[in-house]
Amino acid sequence: MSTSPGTLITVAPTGAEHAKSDVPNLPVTLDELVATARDCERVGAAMIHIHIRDDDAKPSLDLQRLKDTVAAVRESTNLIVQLSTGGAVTDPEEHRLRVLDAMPDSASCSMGTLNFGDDVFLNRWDFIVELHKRMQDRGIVPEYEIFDLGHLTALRRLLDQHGLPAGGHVHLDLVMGVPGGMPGDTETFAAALRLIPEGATFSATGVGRSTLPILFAALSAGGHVRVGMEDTISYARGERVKDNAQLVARASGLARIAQRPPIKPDDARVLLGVTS
Ligand code: KMH
Ligand code: ZN
Repeated sequence: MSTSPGTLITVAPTGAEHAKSDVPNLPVTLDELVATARDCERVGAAMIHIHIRDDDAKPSLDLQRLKDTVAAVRESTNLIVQLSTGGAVTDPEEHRLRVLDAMPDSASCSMGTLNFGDDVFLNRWDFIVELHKRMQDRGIVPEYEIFDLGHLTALRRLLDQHGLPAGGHVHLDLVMGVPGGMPGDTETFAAALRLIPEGATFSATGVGRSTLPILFAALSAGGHVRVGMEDTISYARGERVKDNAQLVARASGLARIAQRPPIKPDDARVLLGVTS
């Protein structure tokens, strides 16, 4: 594992799980997403992890919408644009692979199957390999999503068998606290650190009430952080998140206190090997 003097803050503003009717301030339209991206860049985000919605605010992997989204976020911000290939638990593999045709700078690559609340988030080995290879061919930099400790051993196997990703650098995200995945506590975080491949950088995000413990743990361990309404809609006990920028601003402040200030998108490009 490799640690860094500054902190890469990724914002995951929307996700596929929250309904707009339950969370009215969730950014779901392109205009809302672009405004969110701008606000979050202003307060310290360097990368955005994007899930899009359709006209009914339902999760979508429509290719033209994805292309339009990549173009619009690039036009309005300097953020690294990462598209989710995880989508929603109901998305078929061919739709998830097709996300790469939108040619983002980066894309997520989930490293294994898990129970996901009441559902199953299916990530077969052959599918993971196909995502990895297509990203290699297209020069799209992956962020490997790690929901459980075994996903780190799968990542080592992937790199051993199929080589380094586009950009030549390995970056992963520990997504902790999903019901069915690894718990978002410091003991599990420490166990995960031991399994991170040599030279890789990592970010971490704690879902729900594990948000703050994992934010502090990642900053203290020299890691990077992901925050956003995909992962939590609660700012404090009994207090809903106002908007994504509020979460990014809090992470930026804590990163400064930790003397690991947020890095700019261009420095994040160098860190991750993003050349697009
Ligand atoms: N929505 C989850 C089922 C990713 O973006 O790559 C999967 C997910 C992971 O959010
Ligand atoms: Zn996601």
